[in-house]
Amino acid sequence: MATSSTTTTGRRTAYRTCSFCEATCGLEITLEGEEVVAVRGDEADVFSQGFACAKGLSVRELHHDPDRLRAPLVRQPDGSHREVTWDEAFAEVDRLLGGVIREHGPGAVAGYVGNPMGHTLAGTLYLRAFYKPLGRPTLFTVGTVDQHPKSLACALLFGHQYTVPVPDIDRTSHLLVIGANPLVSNGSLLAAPDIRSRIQGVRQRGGKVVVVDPRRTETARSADEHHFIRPGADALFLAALAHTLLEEGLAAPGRLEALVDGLDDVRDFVAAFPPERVAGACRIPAVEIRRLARELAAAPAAAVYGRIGTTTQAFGTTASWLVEVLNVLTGNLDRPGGAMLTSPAAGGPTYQGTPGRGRGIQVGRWHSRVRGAPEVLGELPLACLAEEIETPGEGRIRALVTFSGNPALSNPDPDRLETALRSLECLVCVDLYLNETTRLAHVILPSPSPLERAHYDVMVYPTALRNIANYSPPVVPLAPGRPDEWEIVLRLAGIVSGLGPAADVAALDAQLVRDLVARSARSEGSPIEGRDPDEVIAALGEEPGPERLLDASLRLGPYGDGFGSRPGGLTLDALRAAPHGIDFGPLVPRLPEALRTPSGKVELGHPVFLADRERLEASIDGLEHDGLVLIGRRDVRSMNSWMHNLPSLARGRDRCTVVVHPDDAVARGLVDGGRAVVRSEAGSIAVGVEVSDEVMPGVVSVPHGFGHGAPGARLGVAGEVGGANVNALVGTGLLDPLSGTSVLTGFAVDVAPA
Ligand SMILES: Nc1nc2c(c(=O)[nH]1)N[C@H]1C(S)=C(S)[C@@H](COP(=O)(O)OP(=O)(O)OC[C@H]3O[C@@H](n4cnc5c(=O)[nH]c(N)nc54)[C@H](O)[C@@H]3O)O[C@H]1N2
Ligand SMILES: Nc1nc2c(c(=O)[nH]1)N[C@H]1C(S)=C(S)[C@@H](COP(=O)(O)OP(=O)(O)OC[C@H]3O[C@@H](n4cnc5c(=O)[nH]c(N)nc54)[C@H](O)[C@@H]3O)O[C@H]1N2
Ligand code: SF4
Ligand SMILES: [Mo]
Repeated sequence: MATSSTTTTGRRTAYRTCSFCEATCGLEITLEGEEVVAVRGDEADVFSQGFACAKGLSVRELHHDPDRLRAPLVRQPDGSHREVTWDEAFAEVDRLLGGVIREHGPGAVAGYVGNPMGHTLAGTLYLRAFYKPLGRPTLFTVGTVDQHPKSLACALLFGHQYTVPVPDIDRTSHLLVIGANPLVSNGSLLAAPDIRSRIQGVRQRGGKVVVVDPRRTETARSADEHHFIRPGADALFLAALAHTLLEEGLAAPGRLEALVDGLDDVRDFVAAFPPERVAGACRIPAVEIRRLARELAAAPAAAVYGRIGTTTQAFGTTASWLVEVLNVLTGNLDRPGGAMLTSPAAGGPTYQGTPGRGRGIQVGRWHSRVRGAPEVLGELPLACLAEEIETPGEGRIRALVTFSGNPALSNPDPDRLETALRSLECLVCVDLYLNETTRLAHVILPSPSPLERAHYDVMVYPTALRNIANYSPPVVPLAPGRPDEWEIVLRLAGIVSGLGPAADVAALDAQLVRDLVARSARSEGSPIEGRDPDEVIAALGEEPGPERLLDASLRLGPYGDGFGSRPGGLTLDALRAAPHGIDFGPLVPRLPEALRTPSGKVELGHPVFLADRERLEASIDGLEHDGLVLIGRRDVRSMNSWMHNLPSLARGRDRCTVVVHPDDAVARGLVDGGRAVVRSEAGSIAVGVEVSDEVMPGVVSVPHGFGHGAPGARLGVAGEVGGANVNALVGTGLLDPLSGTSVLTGFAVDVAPA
């Protein structure tokens, strides 16, 4: 095993996949004893080949951050927090959380899953153990301030929310990026390390890159063409592209014609959106829309890629659907250089059940108690969280467990949410820091540092540009007596199951293994189809923990050894012996076998999409009007709200500014370097002003994730960063009604000198 090596100087090198964003870069970490002395990109990493960004390189600062929590904290009557032992902490959780369940039932408990645990083994393999005993859990995730519309569109189209087409950037000759800034975000629902080089590669091969964004972003500046678009007009723009393809006889689905259902319905839908009708709303001339459609159709291979700018808006689901409509109409879905599905090593939904057919999904199986919002993909909108806590009556949320979330900064209407969180009978936070949210918690259970736990990005590889598998063992051991994150989750699962604070974690873990293996044994085409689960489980060994679950997933996955049915196939041991990862090659066509829809087709004409036509038509007038609207902004040295405590990421000029177009600045008396108050219907914030024509006229941009310095938090560095919380401008009333996702972009604001 070559996962780390020690030299005579006492230095050793370890390799680890970065877990901070979706790019999955390999890091080479140099240690002296348990001290990290250097971090750099791992040149031998099969996927990232040496690339790493400032955030990945700052893992040393995170690991050694004195503010990072190492012991559990319990809130005292005066609101301050006191360190306790782990047993004391879980006893307190049992008293409070168990108390709520005993008095009000499991329906009074809700969960909130934030972004980072979507990348951890605990989050991806163990959280279901926490939810299961709650029955029909009241589940909130950051999906509904992020990708939920795309998840819903994919679930309706392909049968599962994680079946997401990936733009095959490395082989495409035409890339249309809409509402994403991968040069800064490093890709989302698209794992592609060093995406800058990959996008440059499209152009070097003679291809074309087009960016459609209300801001001339870093990605836009590296593209062949950039078009400003009025925020929120994306569905209109995409429908007009589809309209042009169909009207001008350019649609050429090819082999997809036999694989999709509803092409005629699509034709009817987009008939209402000729470019000439929507150009004013989009602020893109009709001739340009037509030209873009023709170029998309003419490219030998093209991919349309839409991300958060197209999802956190009123037509998020419809826009996400139309992205795939274009990929189908141009014949690019499921072909090299187009938009492709992955074959992830750890398996996943496209390897469960019957190949090519499934139950599909239903929305609205239940509704939120207060405003009657439909459940979508098992979740309720985050915009409902505060009201569900505040409103008395049967089913009121009285306890909340957050898993790696900072809703106080990341969610709409933070003031109201804070009041609601304070009123809970029990708030438990699994987190790394005492921050804006966790300072309100009754109990904080600190997760290990990323370097103290094993890693494999179960969630991200299914949207990777290549079929990659990379496992990282812990770089440094956990302090004795400290639970790993998966053990924390299982102890919480034990508490909500009524097993008390000292439940048998190994037994709960074994149950998860059994569930996984038994499910696979029932799946048609599984390598263990029809086999006795016990015999398979015995082959996995006794050692509890995520490695065993991961080993099972890998062995049951498309490259796995199938527990004997495919000798020489992938196992976790094979990954352990490959510290720089294994590359199973570029994406390969997967239709129709990856589908899990009732029809066995790509359900392009699903009624949920078609029913949105009138609403979309009605939006045209509103979008034609003037007035300022707000968009967000990310930057390379931020990760949502939570990495500002690392000095190398926090230093430098104020980044939490409002960027205003020069014309708008003049009209409002705003000057570069001055200060302004940004006001919406929901609230107001004061920030510095940057005047720049990188935003289109009528659009102002403020980043999210700022507004640190709350009393009671322990963020010595971030507290000095300042900035304001842009979500104070976001109300809880504006949603994409199909998915329940908050409208974070394109709503009206006013900006005035402070
Ligand atoms: N206005 C506006 N709001 C937005 C967005 C936007 O673009 N504009 N973006 C939205 C998006 S896309 C997202 S994903 C959400 C993010 O929303 P959240 O997930 O709620 O917020 P984060 O800032 O990611 O906070 C992550 C938390 O996890 C903790 N943490 C970090 N690593 C770990 C770990 O390994 N284990 C555990 N247990 N905890 C950990 C951090 O300390 C922090 O408290 O914000 C959303 N909010
Ligand atoms: N450095 C860094 N990387 C990150 C994060 C981070 O906070 N910092 N967050 C991570 C997370 S959780 C996520 S979900 C991903 C998100 O990854 P991306 O989707 O790439 O996120 P953004 O960089 O916010 O890009 C969204 C783009 O949409 C544009 N936009 C806004 N409104 C509209 C609109 O109505 N229409 C169109 N067409 N465009 C619009 C914005 O100007 C912006 O350029 O990034 C991840 N990576
Ligand atoms: S791009 Fe993402 S995965 Fe790569 S080093 Fe930066 S934060 Fe880590
Ligand atoms: Mo996100």
